[in-house]
Amino acid sequence: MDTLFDAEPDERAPEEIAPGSHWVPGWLDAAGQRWLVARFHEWVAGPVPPRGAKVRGHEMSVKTVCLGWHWRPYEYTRTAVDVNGRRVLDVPDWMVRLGRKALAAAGWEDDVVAAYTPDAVLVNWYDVDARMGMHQDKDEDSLAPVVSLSIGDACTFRFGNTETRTRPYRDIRLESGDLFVFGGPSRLAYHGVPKIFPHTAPADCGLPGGRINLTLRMTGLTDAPTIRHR
Ligand SMILES: O=C(O)CCC(=O)C(=O)O
Repeated sequence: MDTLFDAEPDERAPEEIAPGSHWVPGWLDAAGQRWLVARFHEWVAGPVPPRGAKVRGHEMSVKTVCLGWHWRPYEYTRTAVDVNGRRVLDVPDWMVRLGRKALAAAGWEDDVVAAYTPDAVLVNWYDVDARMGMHQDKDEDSLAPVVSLSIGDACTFRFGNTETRTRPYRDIRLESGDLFVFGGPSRLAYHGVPKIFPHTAPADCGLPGGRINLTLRMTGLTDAPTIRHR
C-alpha cells in the first residue's frame, strides 16, 4: 500500500545522464568553491581580460577567460589573438590534479584518470541574462573527457545528443559545486545553458551572484616547432 510519506526519489543523487556523461551534484565543497572564486578574480585581472567570443559575428553573452590555450570558435591559440595579443596564463598543476579527481569521482577508469592532463581551461562568466546556445565541444584534437564545474547561481544545463542540437535532450539544474563530466560516447554531445536562476548562489560559495563555469579540456595540440632561419 502506498503511504502518505513515501520517499521522493533523490533528484540530486549522482547520475549517469547518458553513456559517458556523469553528473555529480555537490562535488566541490564550499571551501573549494570559495578558493576557485578567489582564483577567478586573479585570472580576470589579466594578462587577458574576459571577453564574449564572436560566433558568426555575434558576441556571446557569456564572457570567457582561458588558461593554457586561448579559445575562439574553431581555433585554439597560445595568444589571445582576438583580444589583446597577450599569451594566456598557464594551466596550474593543481588544476590537473583537480581534473583527475573529478574524473575519478565520475567513475572513469584508473588509466583514463592517470592520463588526464587538461591543457586548456575555459573559465566562463554568466551574469543573470547570459545564455549559451547548443553546441559541441569539437575544436580539440583529443577526445578525452571534458570536466565541467559550476559555482554561484544555479542554471539549466541542457545536455543533448551527438547528432542534432534539438531533442532528445535532458535539462538538468546545475547548482554551485556540481560536477559534470562528458566523454566517451557523449564527448561530442550538443549542450548549452538556456537559463540562469538569479539569487540562487549559496551564501558560502564566495560569489554573491552570477555563475562561474570551468571546463577542463585536453586539446591534443602541440606548439608548432620554431623554424630558425640562418
Ligand atoms: O556553462 C556550462 O555549464 C557549459 C559551458 C560550455 O558548454 C562550454 O564552455 O563549452
